[in-house]
Amino acid sequence: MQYSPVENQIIRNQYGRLLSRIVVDAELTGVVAAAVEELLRGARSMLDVEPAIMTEIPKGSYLHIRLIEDAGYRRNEGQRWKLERDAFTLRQVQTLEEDRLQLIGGSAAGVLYGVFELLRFISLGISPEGLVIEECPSNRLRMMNQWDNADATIERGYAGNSIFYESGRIVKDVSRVRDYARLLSSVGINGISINNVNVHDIETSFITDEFLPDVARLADLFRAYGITLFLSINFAAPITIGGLDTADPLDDTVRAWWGNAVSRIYEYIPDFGGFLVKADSEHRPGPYAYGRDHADGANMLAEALETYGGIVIWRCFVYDCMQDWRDRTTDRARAAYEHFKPLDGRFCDNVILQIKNGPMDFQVREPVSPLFGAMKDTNQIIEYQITQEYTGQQRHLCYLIPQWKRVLDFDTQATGAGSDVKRVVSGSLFGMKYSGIAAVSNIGDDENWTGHPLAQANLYGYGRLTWNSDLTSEEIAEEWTRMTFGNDITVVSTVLQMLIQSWPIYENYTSPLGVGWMVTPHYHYGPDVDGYEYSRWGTYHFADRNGVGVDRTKATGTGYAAQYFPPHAEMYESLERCPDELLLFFHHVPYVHRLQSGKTVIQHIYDTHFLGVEQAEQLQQNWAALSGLVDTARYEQVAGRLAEQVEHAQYWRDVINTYFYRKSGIPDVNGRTIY
Ligand code: BDP
Repeated sequence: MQYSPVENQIIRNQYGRLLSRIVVDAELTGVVAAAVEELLRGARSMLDVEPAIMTEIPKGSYLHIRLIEDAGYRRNEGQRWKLERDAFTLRQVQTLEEDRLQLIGGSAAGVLYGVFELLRFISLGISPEGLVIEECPSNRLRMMNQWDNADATIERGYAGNSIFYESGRIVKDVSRVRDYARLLSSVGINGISINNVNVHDIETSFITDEFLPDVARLADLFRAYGITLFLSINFAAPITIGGLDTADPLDDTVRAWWGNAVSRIYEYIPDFGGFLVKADSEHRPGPYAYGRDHADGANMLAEALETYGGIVIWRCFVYDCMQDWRDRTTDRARAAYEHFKPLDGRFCDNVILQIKNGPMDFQVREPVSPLFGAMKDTNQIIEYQITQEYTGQQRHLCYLIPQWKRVLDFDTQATGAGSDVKRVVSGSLFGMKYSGIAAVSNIGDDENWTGHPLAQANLYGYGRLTWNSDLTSEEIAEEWTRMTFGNDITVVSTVLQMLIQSWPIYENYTSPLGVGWMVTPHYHYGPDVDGYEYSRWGTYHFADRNGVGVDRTKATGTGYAAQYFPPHAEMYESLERCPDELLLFFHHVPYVHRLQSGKTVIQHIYDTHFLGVEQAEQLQQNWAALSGLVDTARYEQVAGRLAEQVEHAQYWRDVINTYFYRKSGIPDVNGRTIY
């Protein structure tokens, strides 16, 4: 959204002509007004034109913006397709009398998304000649989850403090929040929950008269960009702030209390989205305390919200965080499925389950959560983590879109071939009423938003992928790079390559073969192989002198592998067929076990860790070659982060290799130094 001046004269003239006059066939208020304002900003900055806004159709060149709620057009042969809420079309119409670019939105938000697409095309230098674009988002709910606390800290935030809060209150100066709303809507995000899922005392009061006027200010601001506001709530709020002695979801006084709380919220925010809930998880209160289940808890809130069109987004990140590592009968990986699968069909229509992409917790490599596809009668959305908690905390470069795409493209086989996760979460596989994608944000009040300037690609890419799940990681990376650093071919190809390689590089020098963890407890930055090994979090690798890995097979292990549909269940169960990259997630093997790659496990560990460091050094060199081609400030920032990454990758390499050398006693076949 820098809207840098367009250098290509032809493109500049073409768009300059078309945008010098803009006819708006819609009321210039709310989202349409925000869209037009954004268009003017972009046109002035990129094309150096001052568009005239008109209501009458002129002669010659112009841009025609229309809002047609029941617009329809042919999508495929013989098939009529109505413009959905957020959809838009963008096409050039040329006749002898006129040269018109026509943008039709199926709603005001559709107009806004169309405007952003147009601005993207201008800055990417895509010609308007013969343009025919028909865009409809893959997912209906495209959510951002802030893990921001009222004291301005951010749980797992790596880019400064919160832009939403200061000293226990919502900020007065909302200019940064407005820019954030612009950023989010530019990539199609349409929902935001503005406080941490771990709701502390202050945020518990967000749903009271004390805070609601301020919350409403933020809702107004986001509304102008087509973004609906949600709040994370504390399940024990009836006790904490309501003075009741129970939060039992089946208790009438509790239900009445929530009913009142909800009606008060809607007085302030008539289009309030609803609640995001972390319950019975990591010491958060929930229905289990009263002998009730998650359906009881979620449905109670859903009934309170239903009259107003609100929804409950209930998280499935539920497991026993007090388990004993010696107890091999429990397995944290199994937990979400075991808690929620039996409840399929019991949730109200306005409840959505939010499921983390993997069964554990945003590790660099995990299998796909087996819950996707397993609940045919329950609305569900996937949860990703943009903030790089376990993937280098925005000090290391780790472009996560390829990881997320692998999950979306995973064929669950729930109804046979073609049951991809992206069809589960788009709602098309089972015909869900609500569905979509959510992710934990990676921004803070750092000037560059994300700490590491290249980490912005994850925020951008998340939105784009959520809008269109079929875009490739490369397409997204290239768009972002061009709009961020300009169209210089060396810069574009270098940054693109760095982004695309970064996730495998990070994986190479951190925990191997899908086993995960091995990080400093609590902070989750830096290696500590046994940091979580003997604690109660269910996060083990079981390394001893003979071997490493978690046996999650049905035959001899925890049985997790059996939660998948065939043929995945059999594939993961099989030592021979389990993919190498997940081997230690599913199997405990001797160090000399041979991978499908032909290498032994121990040699794979050594090789990838040496390689990962070399690759990190290569990233640094690639960037160094861009000196003078990228502005100094950003050049220096990225160079600083990459230097830290190299140093830190060496540390990871040495800790991991030394650990496994000492455990196994097996030397590196290539004779490299291991301490
Ligand atoms: C883990 C984080 C923790 C979150 C939790 C969650 O370490 O801070 O509260 O997930 O998702 O990744 O609720």
